[in-house]
Amino acid sequence: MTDSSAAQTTWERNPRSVALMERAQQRIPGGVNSPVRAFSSVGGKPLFLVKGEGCRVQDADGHWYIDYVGSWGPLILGHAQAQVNAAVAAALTSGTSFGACTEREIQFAETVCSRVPGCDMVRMVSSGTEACMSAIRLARGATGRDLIIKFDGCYHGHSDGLLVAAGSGAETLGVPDSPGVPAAIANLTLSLPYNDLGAVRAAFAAHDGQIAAVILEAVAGNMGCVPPDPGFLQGLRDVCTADGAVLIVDEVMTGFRVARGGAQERFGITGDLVCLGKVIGGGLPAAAYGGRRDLMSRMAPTGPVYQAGTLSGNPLAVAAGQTMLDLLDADGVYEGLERAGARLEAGIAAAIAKTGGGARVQRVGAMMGVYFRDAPVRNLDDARTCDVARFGRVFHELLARGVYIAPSAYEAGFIGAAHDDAAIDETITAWEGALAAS
Ligand code: KE4
Repeated sequence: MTDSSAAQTTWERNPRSVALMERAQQRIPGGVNSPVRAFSSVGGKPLFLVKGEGCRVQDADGHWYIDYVGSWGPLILGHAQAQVNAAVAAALTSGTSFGACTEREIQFAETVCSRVPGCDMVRMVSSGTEACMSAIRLARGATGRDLIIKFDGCYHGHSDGLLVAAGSGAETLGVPDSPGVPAAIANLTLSLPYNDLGAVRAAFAAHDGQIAAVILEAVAGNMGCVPPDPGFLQGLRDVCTADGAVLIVDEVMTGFRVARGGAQERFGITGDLVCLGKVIGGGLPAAAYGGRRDLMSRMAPTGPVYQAGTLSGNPLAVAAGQTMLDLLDADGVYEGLERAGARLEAGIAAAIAKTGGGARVQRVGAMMGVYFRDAPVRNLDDARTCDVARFGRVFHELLARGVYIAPSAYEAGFIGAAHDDAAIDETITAWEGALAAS
């Protein structure tokens, strides 16, 4: 992609980030520890960040931005949140890790199970990838079946069987089916169009009794922000129940974000297993999978399905996560997130109308996406018709106006409790200028 003049401007404003990237590329593939950070699809070179405060981040050249990435979702209460920081600092005085049982982990499991529908038991891991990989293994172990169904553009981490038609960075970089995944593994994954219940029913009919699980994002946040059509989730629930397949709801992104009990609470659906991450670690490496007791009891050491992790339930991550969940339980938090999201959505929609249209906002609670097309986006094929080049130009125009959104058209934006009215109004003004300039 030839970099736009807007991208050039970003480089000119950020000589230190550019220099750091030159150095990083010598020792880190692409200079990044996760591909989507590379700004590949928006042109230009990535910003190096040095500090976060509330809803804002500062880059290596001293510029401040209102941040809608929020570390890709975890920082729903903002950067350097005082109580989260204090909880981690206090835990730190007792050490960083034991690799042994701690009481904190029991309290954390009790908290998660008390909020997440259908979650009788939960096992902590260190990443969303591990959570989804483990849930899939459990579903296969419990059913004795091998096939899984996922949806095009949904991303469930980078385990081999799930890097099939994957969204997020894989879609961004054009490798939704990554090299290195053996065909024998990839062929066990059927990837279908999101929101297409007919395709799901046909797949079950064609593979009767062979499908171990259906895994999905209840709001597809790895191709922007695609809500489930009315009836889609319930249809999946019914098909899985009838066939004996396990319904795995991947709430790594939506968990504790789109409602106190996640998307399952918001949409009134209960999976057999649920995957969690991001928010539950408060910015530290923590994730989890959980669900029905009869399924979770099959995990070692109580059952034969194996999964393990050196740092699973790490005391610092649990301290951060527990504090986050406690703070999210305060009265009015989710009403505030909904109000902020609605304000931002309305403001950007008005800016789109004012600057000639050609774009749309799709939002669920405190996550949203802006697509450069007029018609609704219901699946990956729709998302792929968007004007990605214009997205790239708007991305850099927003940076120039002090707003930092995800550097990819196939990612969601995240609103947090630290985004006050002033920050949102500043963002709306920036969007109007960026749209007009692009
Ligand atoms: P991690 O392994 O990155 O912790 O989680 C994987 C994962 C699983 N499920 C969902 C719904 C997810 O969104 C993710 C990870 N999300 C991406 C951003 N869309 C992480 C950012 C990155 O890859 O750097």
